[in-house]
Order: sequence, then C-alpha cells, then structure tokens
Amino acid sequence: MDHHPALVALLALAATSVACSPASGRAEAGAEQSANAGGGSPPCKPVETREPNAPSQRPTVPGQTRACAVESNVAFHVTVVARGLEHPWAVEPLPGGDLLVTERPGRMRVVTAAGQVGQPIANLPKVDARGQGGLLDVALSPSFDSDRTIYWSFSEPRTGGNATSVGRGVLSQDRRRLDQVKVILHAMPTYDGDNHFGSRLAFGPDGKLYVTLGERSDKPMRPQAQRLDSDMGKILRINPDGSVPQDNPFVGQSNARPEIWTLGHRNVQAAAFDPQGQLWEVEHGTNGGDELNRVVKGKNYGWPLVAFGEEYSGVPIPGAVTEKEGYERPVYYWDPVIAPSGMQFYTGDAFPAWKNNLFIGGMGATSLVRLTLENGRVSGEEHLLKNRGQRVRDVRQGPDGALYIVTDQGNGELWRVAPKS
Ligand SMILES: [Ca+2]
Ligand SMILES: [Ca+2]
Repeated sequence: MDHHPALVALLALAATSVACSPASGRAEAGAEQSANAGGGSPPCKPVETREPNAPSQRPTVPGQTRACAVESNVAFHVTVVARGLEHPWAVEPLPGGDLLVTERPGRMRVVTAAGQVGQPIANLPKVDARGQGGLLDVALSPSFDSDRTIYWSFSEPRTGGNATSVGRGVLSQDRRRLDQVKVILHAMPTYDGDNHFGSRLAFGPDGKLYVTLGERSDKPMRPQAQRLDSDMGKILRINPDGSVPQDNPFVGQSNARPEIWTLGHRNVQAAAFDPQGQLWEVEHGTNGGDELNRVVKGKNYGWPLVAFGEEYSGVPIPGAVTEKEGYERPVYYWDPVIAPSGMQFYTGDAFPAWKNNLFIGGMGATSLVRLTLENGRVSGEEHLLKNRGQRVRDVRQGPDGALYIVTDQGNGELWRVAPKS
C-alpha cells in the first residue's frame, strides 16, 4: 500500500488519538478509507485494513464500520490462571473470586482464583456435543448469594435431532454437584444439525432471563429466523422459572411463540446489558457481516433478508439487501469478520480508562476487541491480546474488576487481565 509520507504521518497520528472521527456513511469501506473526507475532521485509520469481502457494500449510517483505531495506553498484566480446558465456552465469576467454567463437550467446573481446576460438577444433563454444539453458556441467578442457583444453555439431544435448551440447578455448598436440576426451556423446533445453537444467557435489570439463539445455519433452516412460530434465529425472554412474561411482544398473537423478544438473528453468541440497562448483542454474520446490535423489544434484525457480507462460498446472499424499511440496522458491522463470542460492558474500578467500554471476544480475530461508544455509536476500536494467537471465546468482569477470558482451543486457557502492579 503506497501512501504519501505526509498521509502516513497523519494516519499514525490519528491512530493514537481517541478523538478522531468515525467513518462516514459515504466513505469507502476499503483499506484506503479516509474517514469523512470533506467532513472537516482529520482522517483516521481503522484497525481493519484488509479488503472487505463485499467491497461494493457501503455503511447505511455514519460510523457503522471501520471506526478509528484507538489505543488503551493502559498497563495490564495477563495471568494464565488455568490451562488444559477442553474448548471452554463460558467463564462466569463467582462472588468470592473463584470462577465457573463450561467446557463444550459437557463439563462444568469451578476454577479457583488461584488456578486450581475442580472436578466436573455432577448432575448436568446430557449434551449433543457435535460440531458447534455442547455445553454452552452459564449465568448466575441475580440472587445467587441466597439461592445458589445457576442457569446454563446447551444443545440438547432430542427426538428429531437436537436444539438449544436452558437448564437450572442449585450449586451444592461443596460445589461438586447440582441439585433440583430442571430444564426450563426447550427451544423449538428440533433439527438434525450441528451448527448455530447460539447461545448466551443474560439477566436483565427487569429480572428476566434473555436467551440468544442461532438459526441452525443450513439454508433450509434460515427462513425460520423470520418466522414467529419458530425459536430459531431469535432472542427469547423468559421468567427465571421458564414461564413466559405476559408483556412479551408476541404474547397472544396466533402462531407466534410467546417467548420471542426479537427476531431476524443469524447466530448470537454474545449478549450483555450496558450500565444503563440496555441489552446489546453481537452476532455471527456471513462472510463480512458480523453485527453489533441494540436489542429492542419486538424488532426485526433482518436475517436472512437484510444483511451485510456474502456467502462463505463467495456468492451474494440470495435476495438480501443491506437495508430495508422495517428492519433494524446494525449499530456496527465487521467486514472481514471477527467471529464474535462473549461480551462485557466494563464497569469496574481496576481500569478507569476502560469504564463503559465494550469488550467482545474475537475468535477469528484471535483477540479481545475493545469498542468505545459515544451517543450509541461506535467511536473507536482496538484489538488487544492478539500476540497470544488464541481464539477468545468469552470475556467477563470479575468482582475484583479484572477481566476473565477463556480461549476456544482443545487445550483452552483461562486468563486474568489485571492492572500491572
Ligand atoms: Ca455467561
Ligand atoms: Ca441484522
């Protein structure tokens, strides 16, 4: 890439600043993008400089992709707390500083803050661990301190194949088993496949459990993301006992599953509430179409009718457009993709410079993606920990304000990211 020396200097300057301007809607989404050319603000350099997979597509709102690169200038230290975890999918900090970790083949363990890896916790129901399936997310009850209840999502073997389910159980005092185990949600329909199960679990400030799902990937299943008689490609909202809240948007509508909160998703493996109580999600798109969305009751997020990117085979997504009336635009998208999983809005005191930033696991990006947000838009992007070369599967904030990360490897690791002392 041949840049004029003055431009190179300007780009380098912009890359170190957090105050540069995001890409405008008119800007090229390419490597030589000079953000908001003619807009009066200095240009900036995005983190992503490769050619997009879908070079003819343009952002539909300003700043929707390739935000300015920002740098933390934060001194942190990464501790490998544990190794030898088999494709860990979720890390969930416990109140005392120890951590619950799931492994996709079907095991859940406590790992102590000091790194002692416990035996698999007994009484978990069977999982279908083929492909992307298995034991997926785990979340603590909002009143875990008093009820010791945990929730987990998994691909459940069922008649006709499998589907994502959510279980609930009480963690014994010695943390060796689950009691009162009950599967409180069976997403429908079942399907004989091994891709796109979702799923993350997030409790809202309303005390409800939000469950993110995928649309099972295969072309015959895709249209279900738009169908209200299917849970596939949806975000669901249920009560902690699995019943349906009566203020859900499709309650009482004929042929609609009442647990549906939003529709038109592809495969959502990251979801988190921001400090203001707003739910966000990051979903896997096709080649060049990973999305960050604000999740609003009853809205349609477009898949497979409205999407960025192209099929992984390199052909256009059949019949799809990048925007259409009645479908939510993503707040941000990545082309090429980061392959996102797990996210956390940072609210701790350990890293004051990161307050309110959004951290997202990047599996394809083999990094921890940090986004700065301003007025509901992405204002900056940084890829951290890339030098470690591991697929970041989940990121959570601990009670100590450190970030805890698990990596999606056969010999997966649990990391603690804390300020350098
Ligand atoms: Ca979780
Ligand atoms: Ca979408």
